[in-house]
Amino acid sequence: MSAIKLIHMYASPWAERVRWALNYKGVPYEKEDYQPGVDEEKVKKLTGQAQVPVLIVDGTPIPDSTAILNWLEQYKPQPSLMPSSDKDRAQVMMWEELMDGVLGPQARMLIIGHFLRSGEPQLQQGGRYFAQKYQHTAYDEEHAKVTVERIFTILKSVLQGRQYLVGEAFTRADITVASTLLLVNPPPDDLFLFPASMRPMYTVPLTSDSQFAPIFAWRDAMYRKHRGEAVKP
Ligand SMILES: N[C@@H](CCC(=O)N[C@@H](CS)C(=O)NCC(=O)O)C(=O)O
Repeated sequence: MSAIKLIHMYASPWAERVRWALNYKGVPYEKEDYQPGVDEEKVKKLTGQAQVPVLIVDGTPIPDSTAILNWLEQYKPQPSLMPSSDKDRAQVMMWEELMDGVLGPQARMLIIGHFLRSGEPQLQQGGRYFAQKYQHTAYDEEHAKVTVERIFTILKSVLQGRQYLVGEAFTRADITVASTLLLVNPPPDDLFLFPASMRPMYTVPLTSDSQFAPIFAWRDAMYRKHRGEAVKP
């Protein structure tokens, strides 16, 4: 059995999708917390890029949550998190790209704005670090709100009458979408223990619009049925 360590940030959906998949497949691992602004250089030296999660398998680092999930699918194929048909696999990839490349970064833009305007010096300092790293501007924040609403509209429509996003089984698409939604409205504490001071930072007002309630009901159902444990630091 390999020695596996995950360098992660607790409240990051990219880390959460990896933790969820490892847990689902019953792969034991050790966790190491990444401190933004403190550990960046260390991660850069280790991987040549400056983001987490990073999985270290027998001393070899694997950066990028999708690369980690691909590695995991090979390392422990069962229970499978990828469908068998090419068409369904392509759909899983589409959801992963939409979450990791669009909803995640756009929601992060909104969170950075919340941090910067929080009035809390420590959060503002974090906000400045992320604002510089992820090029936050007032324009980009406004634009992010539009993109987030468009993705909610897609999700609401796709989930109508469906239990899972792709085919009839639980896949990486469900894990990735359910994880990414924590950036706009974290799950309740019994599913994912979230620091109370952070909840307002990670809450987008649009999520209280009742037309989008089914998205979050679906997300909570995925956590209840498939997460396997209450998430805690
Ligand atoms: N493509 C990457 C994205 C990971 C990512 O965006 N990580 C952010 C989470 S907010 C991060 O490392 N933040 C800490 C930092 O930028 O210092 C993946 O899928 O793992």
